[in-house]
Parts: sequence; C-alpha cells; structure tokens
Amino acid sequence: MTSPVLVPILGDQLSRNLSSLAGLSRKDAVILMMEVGDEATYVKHHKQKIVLVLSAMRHFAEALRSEGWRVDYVPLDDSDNTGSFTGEVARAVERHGPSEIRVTESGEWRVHEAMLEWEGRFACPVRILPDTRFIASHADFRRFAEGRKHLTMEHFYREMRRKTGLLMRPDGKPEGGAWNYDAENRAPPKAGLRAPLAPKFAPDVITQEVIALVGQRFGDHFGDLEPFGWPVTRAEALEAAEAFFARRLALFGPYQDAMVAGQDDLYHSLLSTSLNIGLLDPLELCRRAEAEYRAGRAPLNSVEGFIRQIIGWREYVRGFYWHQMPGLAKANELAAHRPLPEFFWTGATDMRCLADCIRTTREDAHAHHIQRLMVLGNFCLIAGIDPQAVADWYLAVYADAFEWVELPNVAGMVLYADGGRLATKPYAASGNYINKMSDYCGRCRYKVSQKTGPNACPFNPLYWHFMARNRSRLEGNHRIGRIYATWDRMGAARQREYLDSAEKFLDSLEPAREGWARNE
Ligand code: FAD
Ligand code: DLZ
Ligand code: SF4
Repeated sequence: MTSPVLVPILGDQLSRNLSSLAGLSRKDAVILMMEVGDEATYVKHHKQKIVLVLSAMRHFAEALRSEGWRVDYVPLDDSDNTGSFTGEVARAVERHGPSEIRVTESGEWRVHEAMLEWEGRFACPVRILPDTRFIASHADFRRFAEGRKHLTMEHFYREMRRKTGLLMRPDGKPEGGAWNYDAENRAPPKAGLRAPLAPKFAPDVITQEVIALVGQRFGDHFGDLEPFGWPVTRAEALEAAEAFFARRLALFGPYQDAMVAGQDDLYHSLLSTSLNIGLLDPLELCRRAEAEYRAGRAPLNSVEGFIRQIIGWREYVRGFYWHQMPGLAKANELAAHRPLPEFFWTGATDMRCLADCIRTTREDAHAHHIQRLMVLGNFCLIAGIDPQAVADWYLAVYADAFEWVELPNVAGMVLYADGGRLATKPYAASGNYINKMSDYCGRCRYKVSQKTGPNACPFNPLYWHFMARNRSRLEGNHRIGRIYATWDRMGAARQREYLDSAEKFLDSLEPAREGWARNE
C-alpha cells in the first residue's frame, strides 16, 4: 500500500456513516482505534460505562474488518500503549507513515483541543471533519443564537421540525395543530404502575473479556461492574429500539415525569447510550417513532414528546455546548461552593428519593431524566453544591455521559450556573413536587408534609433557603420572582425557622472524600 489515509475513530464514533469514512476506499485507509487509559480516568467513569465503550469499540472493529477495512486496534493492555489519543496517533503515524490524518471532530472540548495540536505535531496534513450525525451543524446553531438573550429550546426545536419534516403537515403546520403536547405528559404514577422491562443483553465472549479487564484495571471506580446488559452492537441497539417502540413508546409521554421506587426505567427508551456512542442514528430513530404514530400504534403526545427529546433537547444541548465553551465548564452564576456530599457516592442517606436514584445509578450507570433533574439535580441546586463537583459526578456516573450533553444539562438546566442562558428559571422545587410525581415519600423517614424541624423533608426548608439566599439574583425573574411575596407574608419568625432548619441540615452533610471522581 502507498501512504494510506489514517482515520482515527473514537469510542463515541461507532457509526458506519461517519464523515471521516465518507468517500474513502478500503484499500487507501487504515482505521485507528485506540483504547487509552486517559479516557477512562479523566473522570473516573462508572465501570459499566468503560465496559460499554470498550466492548462496543471491539465489536465495531470486528465488523469493520469483516467488511474488508484495515483496522489498527490498540488494546488497553498493549505494553507500549501511551495512554492518550495523541500518544497513540503519534505511534500510528510512525507505523503507517500516512499521507493524511482524517478524523471526525470530537464530542468533547478537551479532545478537540488535543486534535487541534495534531496539525503542528505530525508531518502530514490533519483534516478535522464536521460530525454530520447531528442534525444541526455548528453554523445552524450560531445562526439560531445570534442576537438572542435566551436561547429558548422551543424555538430551536421548531426549526428542527421544519428542517427534518418530522411530524409536519404538507401545509407547513405541525401535526395535530400544536408544536408541543407537554401539558398531556405530566401524569403522576398510578398506584402499582409497572412498565414492560427493557431488554438486557447477555455479555458475549468479547464483553466478558472487557468486564474482566475493567474489574482488574478500574476496580476502585464507582458503580457495579455486573450485571452488565447494555447493547454493545448496532444489532443489539436496534433490538432495544424495536422493543421500546413495541412496548413502551405509547405510554412514554404521559409517564415521562413519573418516578416509582424500584421501577428504574418506566416507559423511558434507554437508548441514550446507543445514540451517544453512535450505534443508533437520531434521525433514523425519530422517523421510526413517527411511523408508529402514522400507523396508529402510538399517540401523538408520546411520539412528539420522544422526538422533541432527540431533535429538540439533544441537538440543542449539543449546539449550546459548543456555543458556550470553554466558559460553561467554569460558570457559577449563583456562587455555589458547597462540596458534594459523600452520600452521592455511597447512597447512604435517609432521603428515600435520593437513595433510590443513587442506587439505580450505582447498579445500572443510569437514572431517568426526571430523577436526574428533579431529585438529584434539584437537591444540588437548592443545597448550593459547587457546579464543577456536580458536573464531575454526572460525567463519571452515567453510561451515556459525554461532556457535550452532560454539561449543558448540569450547568444550564439544573444548576442555573450559566445565569439563565439555557433555562429561563431555576427548576427549584420543595418536597411537594417529588411527592406528587413519585411514590417515594410514603415510606421515607422524613415527613413531606412537615415544613421545618428535624423530621421535615429536607427539600422543604432547603427550597426557601435557596430562594432567600438568591433573592437579589432571582427576584427580577418574571417566572419565579412572584414567590417572594409568599416568603414576605410568612413573617420573620417563620422565615427564621425555615432558615435554621435548612442550615442545621446543611451542617450535617459530610463532604465527599477526595478521589471518587478524579485520581488524587
Ligand atoms: P428517554 O427519556 O427515553 O429520552 C429519549 C432520548 O432523548 C434520550 O435517549 C436522549 O438521547 C434524549 N434526551 C432526553 N432528554 C435530553 C436532554 N435533557 N438532553 C439531551 N438529550 C436528551 N443525557 C445524556 O445522553 N447524557 C448525559 O450525560 C446526560 N446528563 C444529564 C444530566 C442531567 C442533570 C439531566 C437533567 C439530564 C441529563 N441527560 C443526559 C438527559 C436525559 O436525562 C438522558 O438523556 C435520559 O435520561 C437517557 O435515558 P433514555 O434514553 O431512557 O431517555
Ligand atoms: C469514554 C471512553 C472511554 C472510557 N474509553 C475510550 C477509549 O479507550 N478509547 C476511545 O476512543 N474512546 C473512549 N471513550 C470515549 C471518549 O472519551 C470520547 O470519544 C471522547 O470523550 C470524545 O467525545
Ligand atoms: Fe424525598 Fe422528602 Fe419525599 Fe423523603 S419526604 S422521599 S426526602 S421528597
């Protein structure tokens, strides 16, 4: 072979329609796949996330080879492995003497910065291509953002509906006459609500080898290594998607915000891991969901809700990330500096809602959206936990976590650390909200109806503590400012009781020990 084109494919780029592969012939290219320690430890990822990515990479390499591609695969335990993308590309340049390095842009800022340095470092040209698996390009998002103070998702979402034609009528109006059916999608759980289980995939020989490797190399990372059941091939991911369309999509909408202790997935799709590492294509998935609606097998509110999460929220947070980085990673508008409590890592808390969300996180490297937002996130917001500590936690513990999607959700949607660029108000809530949307409170050691004192649900006094300490920043916000009239009507003595209860609780929190999220 004359000098080949070297095509590095990263662990979240496991797609056949990757821009770096477009137009290349098998005989002219060497595909480079690299298992590197840095990617498992820049935050100490949940063991199942590492298994997911490495096993999916090994399966993808096998599939490419069977199609006739030449794949240079560097395993984690290769004795010469340098542990970093840049180090491994350097070694591959020596091995292959490429005419060019051609790579699809990375999902994370950190890796993007490293890629930019490759040009000056290697003797051949480096072409970084756009990631065309997303529906909105960076330029699309810049155009959308230009001149807007608030980057409201709903406006962006409508543009995506028009761009893709999803759920659009021939007259250019949205299917059903409305863009959004969220009002129909807030049902609290009925007593005994049970959803059909999502499929789990038994580890094959490749996955079993990776499980053993991860147990040996990353045994001190958070989370259970087994049982491991995530899809690691495109065929498994498609099977998981079909199971969702057949058995859970129809009730996805109504129960999107519901929480039931021990029912970890409810009607959610569990497809984020497959989407984020490239086993599934977002547009293909949305077209498939639309077909369920057109065939009369799923109602519009559920299908629109599902499609909005993907072409709305998912695309929007990706655009937002690249628009707001690198500042977003340091944003702390509400000046929150409290350390993350140790119980986020151990689950040892009497708050039943938090304990259950942390349990599913530990067992499955997953928690569903409303658990991440209104239990775990809401707690971090109203307790004033440092945004960088919170972001490290979310990035480490979820199998679907990549910074482009995790950080806007944490810093923007949950913590208001970006000063309201993403969310128009902080999603702060007292125990009432959790009680209405879940069955957690009935068997909690705290009383959700009690507002202050040692037995009160901690969310109650923390809510008012949050509102009071951020008054100067939030009072002018038309979506939340009116709450201060209620606070003022309480009178000084009642206010003091709330603040004292909150402070006693906050003082009782044990800070997380060093070394959970990052190596000391
Ligand atoms: P479903 O409820 O079935 O939704 C369908 C799909 O829509 C998801 O697979 C996902 O691709 C997309 N989606 C839904 N909500 C969002 C959202 N807010 N942002 C982006 N995409 C969305 N999602 C991640 O993929 N990675 C993360 O690291 C991540 N971190 C989050 C952190 C916080 C604080 C919050 C509040 C949300 C986070 N999300 C993240 C979004 C959401 O919680 C997950 O996508 C979802 O729980 C994945 O489970 P699912 O596939 O069953 O989702
Ligand atoms: C998450 C992850 C892990 C744990 N390991 C690897 C790896 O060894 N090799 C690889 O190519 N990718 C890995 N990844 C995914 C990367 O972190 C991801 O591709 C970058 O963060 C860019 O989004
Ligand atoms: Fe959570 Fe409060 Fe309900 Fe307990 S009472 S489960 S802490 S919301």
